[in-house]
Amino acid sequence: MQRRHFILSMLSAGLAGPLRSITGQAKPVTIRSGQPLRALPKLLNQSKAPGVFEASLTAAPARLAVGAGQQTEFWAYNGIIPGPLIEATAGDRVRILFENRIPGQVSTIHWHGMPVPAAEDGNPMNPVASGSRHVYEFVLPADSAGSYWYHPHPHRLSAEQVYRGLAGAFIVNPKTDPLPRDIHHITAFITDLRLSATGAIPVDDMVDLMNGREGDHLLVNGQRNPVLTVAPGSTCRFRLFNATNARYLRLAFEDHEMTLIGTDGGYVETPVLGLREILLAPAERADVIVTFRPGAGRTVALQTLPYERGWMGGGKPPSQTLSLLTVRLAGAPIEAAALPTKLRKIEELGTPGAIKRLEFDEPTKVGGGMAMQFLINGKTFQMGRVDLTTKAGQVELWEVVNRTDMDHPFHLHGTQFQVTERERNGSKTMAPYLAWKDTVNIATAETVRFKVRQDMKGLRMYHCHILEHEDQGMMGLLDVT
Ligand SMILES: [Cu+2]
Repeated sequence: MQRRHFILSMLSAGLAGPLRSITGQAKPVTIRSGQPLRALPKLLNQSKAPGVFEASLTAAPARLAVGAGQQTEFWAYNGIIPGPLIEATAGDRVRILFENRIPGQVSTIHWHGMPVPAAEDGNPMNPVASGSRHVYEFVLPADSAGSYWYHPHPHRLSAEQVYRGLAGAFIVNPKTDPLPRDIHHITAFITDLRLSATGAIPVDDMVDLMNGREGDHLLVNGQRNPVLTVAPGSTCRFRLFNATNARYLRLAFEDHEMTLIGTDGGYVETPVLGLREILLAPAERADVIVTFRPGAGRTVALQTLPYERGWMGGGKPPSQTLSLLTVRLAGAPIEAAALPTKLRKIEELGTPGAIKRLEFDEPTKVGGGMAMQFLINGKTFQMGRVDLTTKAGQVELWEVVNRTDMDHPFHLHGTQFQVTERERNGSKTMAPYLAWKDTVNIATAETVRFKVRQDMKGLRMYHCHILEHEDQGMMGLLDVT
């Protein structure tokens, strides 16, 4: 019965796809690598007024040449993948005219991680019909600088709209930046893409629906393993975005340590030195500094290392180290830049006035097969049903427990939170530093606790950010009153 429930829900969501044949996959198309890394094209501010950012985003089919000798039909914002980079300043008023030209599907734009009013946040309850327009408008608070992103969030269609190309970076800069100007800034928006032998983007199959879709081609700013050329000794700042549907990125620069300066919601208080690797679950971001040791002619790869996130059934992609980006050192050596010791002040959220407990539950096994149900507190998402309520302005402790056999990245809309500790097999680990997060990985058998405060009233989503899980109901509704 539950199996039938799942298949029916899949069909009604238009998600049904063939079972992927593990042995009979066609030879994948090749995507040219080794091209110079391109900067993300910026969304042009059409307003002349100071403190106002005004622009248009249109989601529509776009034929782009990505595979060698082939054209692929994507769904793209303003005709490019990833979508244009939006760059605004804390305090700005933002007005974006959105036009949905996706054939036959509603859409929305969700401003991932941004403190925008509930009605402006592109929730599934506020769909924009195909062929319609909608203006999103909000003011960026004074202390809201950070690395955010935008993507569709329509009911049961988010996974498909994102894997077809709809996602982009939204950087909010501080009014005065503590970082010195001689640091080279790179925005690396990481996605993955699956292409059929003919260069088409296939729909999700059963393996994808269970585990989340992992594309065959890892892309940075839409390019496969592009090359960034910098002078030896350069200090570079990488804003790293995991905009994939389901791929875990365990990021490391060959032979170089990273200094973490920011997380989802902007700068940490003081730089975190000496990191060999950073795990970015789907939807997470990290802002890191790397100083490349002099040595003209050498190359340093930004890699993603193998990570076991748990896998249900067959079709598991090979566990391997992949190169995302190659940094090539060329030219005359330069002096490394000095980092400030203090980046910002983060106010620690105070004593919680309430505790909430959320549990991710195991899919139910029926007979010999598996009936997939992705549950939070025993329920799948239902439009219009409020699952949790909270008072605006009240600090709460949220405890998210993962009882399933795989990791799930937990995302909460409307605010940033502060992770306090992780617990696994009875052993607790305190968060090593204070940071603002909107997405946090909950590993299998793990409990993560964080403090959170919602300041704006309205309905907010919380969900797993493996988008296939979200679409199948691993989501709930929080009413902030
Ligand atoms: Cu999940």
